[in-house]
Amino acid sequence: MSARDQLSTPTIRLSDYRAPAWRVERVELEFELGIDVTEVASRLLLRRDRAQDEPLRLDGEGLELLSIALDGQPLPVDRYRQTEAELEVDGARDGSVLETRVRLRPAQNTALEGLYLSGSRDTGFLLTQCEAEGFRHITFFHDRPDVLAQYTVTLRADRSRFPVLLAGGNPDGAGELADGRHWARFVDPHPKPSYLFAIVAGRLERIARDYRTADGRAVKLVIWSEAHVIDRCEYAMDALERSMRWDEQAYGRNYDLDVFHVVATHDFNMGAMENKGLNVFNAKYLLADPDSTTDDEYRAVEAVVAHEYFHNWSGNRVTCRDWFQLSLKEGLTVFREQQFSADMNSPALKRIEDVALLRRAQFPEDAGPLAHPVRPSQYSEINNFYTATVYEKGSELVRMLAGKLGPDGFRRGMDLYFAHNDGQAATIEDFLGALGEANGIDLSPYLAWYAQAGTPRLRASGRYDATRREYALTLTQHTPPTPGQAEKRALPVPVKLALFARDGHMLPLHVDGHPRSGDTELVVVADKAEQQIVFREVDAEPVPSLLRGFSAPVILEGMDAAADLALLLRHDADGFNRWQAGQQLATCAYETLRDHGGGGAIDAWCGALAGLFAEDGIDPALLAELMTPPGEVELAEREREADPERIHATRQQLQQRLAEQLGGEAILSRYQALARETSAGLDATSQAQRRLKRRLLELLALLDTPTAQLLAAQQYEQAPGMTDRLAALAVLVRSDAPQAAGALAHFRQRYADNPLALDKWFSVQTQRTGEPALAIVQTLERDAAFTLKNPNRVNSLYGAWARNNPSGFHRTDGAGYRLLAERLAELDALNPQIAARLATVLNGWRRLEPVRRARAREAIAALAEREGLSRNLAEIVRSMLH
Ligand code: 0A1
Ligand code: ZN
Repeated sequence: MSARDQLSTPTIRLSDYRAPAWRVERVELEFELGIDVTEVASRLLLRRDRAQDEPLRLDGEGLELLSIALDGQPLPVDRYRQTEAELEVDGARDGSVLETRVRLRPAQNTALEGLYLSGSRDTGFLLTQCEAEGFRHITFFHDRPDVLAQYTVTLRADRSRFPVLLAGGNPDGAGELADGRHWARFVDPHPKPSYLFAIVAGRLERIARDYRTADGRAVKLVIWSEAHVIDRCEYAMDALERSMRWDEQAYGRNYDLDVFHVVATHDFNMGAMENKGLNVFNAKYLLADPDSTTDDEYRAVEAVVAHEYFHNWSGNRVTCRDWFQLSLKEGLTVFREQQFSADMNSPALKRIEDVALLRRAQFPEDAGPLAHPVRPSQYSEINNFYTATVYEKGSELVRMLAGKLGPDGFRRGMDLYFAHNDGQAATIEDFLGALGEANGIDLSPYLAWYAQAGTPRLRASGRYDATRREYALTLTQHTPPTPGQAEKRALPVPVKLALFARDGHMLPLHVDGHPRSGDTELVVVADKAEQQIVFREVDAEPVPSLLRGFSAPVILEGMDAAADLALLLRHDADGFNRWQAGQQLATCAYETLRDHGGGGAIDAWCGALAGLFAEDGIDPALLAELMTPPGEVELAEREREADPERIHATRQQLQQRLAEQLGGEAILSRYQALARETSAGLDATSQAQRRLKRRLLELLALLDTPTAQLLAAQQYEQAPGMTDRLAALAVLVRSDAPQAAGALAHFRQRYADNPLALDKWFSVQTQRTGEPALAIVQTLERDAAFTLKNPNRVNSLYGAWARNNPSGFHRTDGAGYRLLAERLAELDALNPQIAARLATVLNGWRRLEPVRRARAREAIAALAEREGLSRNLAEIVRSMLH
């Protein structure tokens, strides 16, 4: 950790934004690469804003300055000052050229920010990570996204140790040097901010493909990885090609360089990074083969490849003015990826997965001490703001805007946005402005969504008047206070709705003032604390279906009559809406079971699902999702004093009731039929069948454990791929099967050389519920393959345990919290970003029941008081305590 990380740093505020006093027009970098020592020579052509009178100050951290010259003259020591975070230089003018040379130590960089070593000293490779503020760890620069420069990068290194030399931009020559060294140069014609800079150097293998863009450019697509896994990159290459075609067709966006490089690394803090022309991927989101990759992971690879590629326009060609605008690129790019994935796969399932993720990850964030707006107004450490709120809620905001404009209007708006802001650093106002301008609509009311934290609660109630044949729907909205935002205003909430007749058909809608009378679906924008919509010509009391497609990121309350929800679950033609009704009904069922031990909602849920289970024609993947109640984290969100053990037990009982209703025989025979019919392929049908097969095995384990364990052991042995193998292993572990130990030992050995598969071996074991989980985690952290230095491994152990196994992590004795806090402190000394992100698992501590709450608080407070915490971790733990 650098000295600066330990300093308490000031709060950065959006309201303090000033345009840069200095800019860099061109930058030339020369790297003398080495694992222990790398030297970086930089030449900056500077431009000064004549309206401002600031001295030249450049960001730079942990840089050993070897030489400095201004306009060709070496600078004497009294003409510049280097602090821990900055370099100030006297005498610079508009047009000056500043030259510096610095020394870096990549092998010592465990924070994985700036230039670092991935893998071992002997076989690993060097790479960079610059978003958000890593470039300042490489050279002195205006390390802020509104300074866009043209880069020329020359790399020099020993040829046998670093045969491959890559940087962003187009190749511009390469050759031999004396002493077995060689060089390569890259020129990027597109001005870019420093966070998009990247280099890679080492021994890597490649696969390549020729691509021609719709506007005629010949592009070489190249994916790089360690040699022994290069044949696992084909799927990502296909996904890349699909993404490029899709962006041409859906948004008219073409790629704009002659080469596009993608590199896989096992040592990465995030999922992947969109560096211009040189994307870097966490191997987890790039490598795929049936033997070690699950169906869900295949879809994640496709999604992340697409996400990074789409950034080339939404992020790179149009970038962010400052880091407060992060959602401008991230929310928009997540939305574009969601559209793409929906087009490539099942739209209903994609929407289900995305909404489930929002509810599991973003709603708790919005309801806890770390709540922040999609556009935060202040931060201390920007790396803490790569959150579900900025990404996932940000995407929901774009979706609302897109919904308001319709497909053609949104496309028109996006075209204008790209045209107006190409090559520039933009704001969220620029985005809404362009969308609105292209459609003659004022979208500024939606800006409030970007500024207000917290999830609005939308309460609905309906009244039917038989004599007037009218149905009145009342919508009230309310957003609970969040830290620093006590007062909330009403937001424009688009509510897509339909009314169903009791026989399950949709009614034509007649609302005064609504232009398309007779449609069966319409969108009402609820933008006041309370409003009413009156539907006319309604012959009998209808069943309303609200927030269809999840038309706004709100929590819907009311309207939870079990019979109505069961009707929607059975009859709605739209898979997503059906799922949504099912989730609401399952929640009611869960709560009746918890509070009364039984009741109508349980029968309604189980009965509706039994009906669907018996039907032919429903997509097996959708059926599997319908048969899954909301997760434990989501259920805990609804409680003021959550007891994770009790939540787990009640949810299990609810699923058991479902299993009983379906019947052991029926489950078994459906499982066996699926086992016979399912091919090993990646096609949608086989994936869907595997998904249902897994769900049936899980349900059977609650009904007839020995039989389910036998089947799981068999499935483990005969599995043609990782999806079935891991599903079986999970059932064995979670049900504490006698066969579990053997299967785990087999898995461990079989995948000893495959870190991504081994991560699954760690995480699956953390899923043992209740009391035994802690000891399992303690054993796993002593395993020879465990290391705090690898983010994926850390997340596969502590992350999986604390996030996905509430009953195993939240112990009444507080031992889970203490272990985690201890590891967070150790991890913080190595990698502050990963420590800070892992710490957010404690975000919901205040809503635990009193005993656990007190234990959690003690552990967090003790951590907060430790000396020398990084700025990253300090910001998270201190905010959690406030
Ligand atoms: N822009 C990337 C996310 C990212 C952010 C920070 C990183 O380093 C700490 C790495 C990647 C994306 O959205 O994919
Ligand atoms: Zn992104």
